Order: sequence, then structure tokens, then C-alpha cells
Amino acid sequence: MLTQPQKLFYDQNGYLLVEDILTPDQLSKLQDITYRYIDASRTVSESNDIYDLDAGHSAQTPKLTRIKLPHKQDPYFWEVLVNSRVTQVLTDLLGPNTTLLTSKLNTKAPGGGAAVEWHQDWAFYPHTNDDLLAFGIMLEDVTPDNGPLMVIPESHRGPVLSHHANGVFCGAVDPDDPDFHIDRAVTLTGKAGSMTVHHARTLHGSAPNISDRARMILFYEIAKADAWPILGSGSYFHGLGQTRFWQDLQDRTITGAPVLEPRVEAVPVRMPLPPAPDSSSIFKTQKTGGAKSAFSNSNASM
Ligand SMILES: O=C(O)CCC(=O)C(=O)O
Repeated sequence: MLTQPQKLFYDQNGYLLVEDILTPDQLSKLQDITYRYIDASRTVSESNDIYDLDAGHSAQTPKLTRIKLPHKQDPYFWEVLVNSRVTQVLTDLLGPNTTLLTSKLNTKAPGGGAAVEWHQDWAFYPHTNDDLLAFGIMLEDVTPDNGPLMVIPESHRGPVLSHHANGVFCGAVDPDDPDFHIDRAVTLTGKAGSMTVHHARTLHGSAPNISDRARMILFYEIAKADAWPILGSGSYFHGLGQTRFWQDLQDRTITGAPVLEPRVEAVPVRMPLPPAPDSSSIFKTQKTGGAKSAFSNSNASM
């Protein structure tokens, strides 16, 4: 599916934009399911296992930061991952054996949808090697004013920056860190049905949504199956115990099979500990961990 120049671009820059990754039918099915979930959130008044609510959420005006683990909410989110052009891109970039780490549908509501402060996914979940990436499928058009994903090219080959503040893991880099070069940021906009790819070590973030349209990106975060998670990160599967972990791993296997011999490489690791007071989502981690905001003069707010 990907051309050699596209693969080379990803390898060198740590990100890629792929247009028309979905067929019109796949896109419209995903949109329908998503809008059904957003509509159903009208009866919800506190964040729960499905929804992360944004400030100002109400029955009249649903405002979500996120639908959590969409592949567990509706089987179609899993179907698209295992049987579509998305799967082909995955195989092109990570080979035949891959494991889903998490999924999330960040819905950035119109008129304020929260910023995601700059971070490296790797800081949240270090592994034995860094063959990890995130796909971001745009379910609506992403434009400069609705909070597009921004990335820093080539940062996947640079240092893993500190994501700590006030003695806890706050899930964001300090905007004043001398290794954080925001002047090099690239903004990834595109039509609904396009997909971004970013490496787990690529620095990325996104501004608030100041438009009157939702910015809906469906993220899948994925590891090559020989990259094994290092105990102590925030992923739910660290708490499952061996038998349930094994079952869960089968359920998260996207392509091929689990690989029982981890490939251990000399990758830079700084454990995301101690956790922020509320580490139930990146929004909560950044807010309660006291992350400094790169998008305003104040602390991260939600
Ligand atoms: O929604 C976004 O713009 C970025 C999301 C992200 O980086 C994350 O949830 O880790």
C-alpha cells in the first residue's frame, strides 16, 4: 500500500500523512457509530469507562474530549483495524506481527475542545524496543482552526524529554525545555478519511479547537509484537495478572501472533512514575500533574 518514498519519509521524519485510507462506506459507518455514541453521552454527567467529558458538557450540548477504547465499544472499530487499507499500512511499517496497545477517539468539541500538550507517547509506555506507532484516522475534516495534530519532524531520533513536573509524571514536556523545538512543528491537516502516522517517540501535541466544527480523530496505538511493555506504565493490562494478560494479548493481536522472545534494544527509558493524582487519561494526567501549557500562559486546563 505505501510506496518506498512514503516508507522512507516515515523512517526519516517520524510521521506520515496518508490520504484516502478509508473507503467512503467505511468512513460513513465510522461516523454514524461515533455520532451515536456522542448522542448517547447526553445522559452522562461524569467521565466513566466510555466517555471522558470536556468542560461544559451537558445534555443539551454534549462535549467530549474522548470516547475511550472505541475498539471495545463497537466491533466495527476493530474490523477497520484488522481488515482494511489501515492493516496494509501497518504491515508495511511494522511487519507481520502487531499488537494494539490502546485506541481512543479524541472528539475535540467545537468552541474550545481541550488542547493536548506536547508529549512523546513513549514516555507513557516504554517498551523493550521502540517499533511502536500511532495511527490517527480523521473522521471529519481537520483544518488549522479545529485543533489539528502537530508533530516535530525527526524528534523520534532525538532524546526522550522529561515529562515530569512537581515530582510527578505530568504527561507533557516543559515548553521551555531547550530540546523542545516548537519552531520546527508541522501541522497535519486533511480530509475526513485521511490518516496520520506518528512514531511513539515523535513529539506531538494539538491546540484547542477554536472552530465551530468537531475535530474527530480515531487513534490506534500499536507495537510490533516483539516490543514488550516495561512494567510500571499506566496501561490497564499491567494490572490483569498473568492469565488475563495472556487472554487480553490475544484479543489485542491485530496481525500475526504474539512474539514470546522480546527484542531488547538500548532505547532511552524514563519511567512515568510517580503517577499524577489522576492518570485516567492524558487530559487528566496533564491537568492534575500540573503540566505547563505550550498553548497559553497558564497551566493546562480542561
Ligand atoms: O488528540 C490529539 O490531538 C492528540 C492525542 C494524543 O496525542 C494522545 O491522546 O496521546
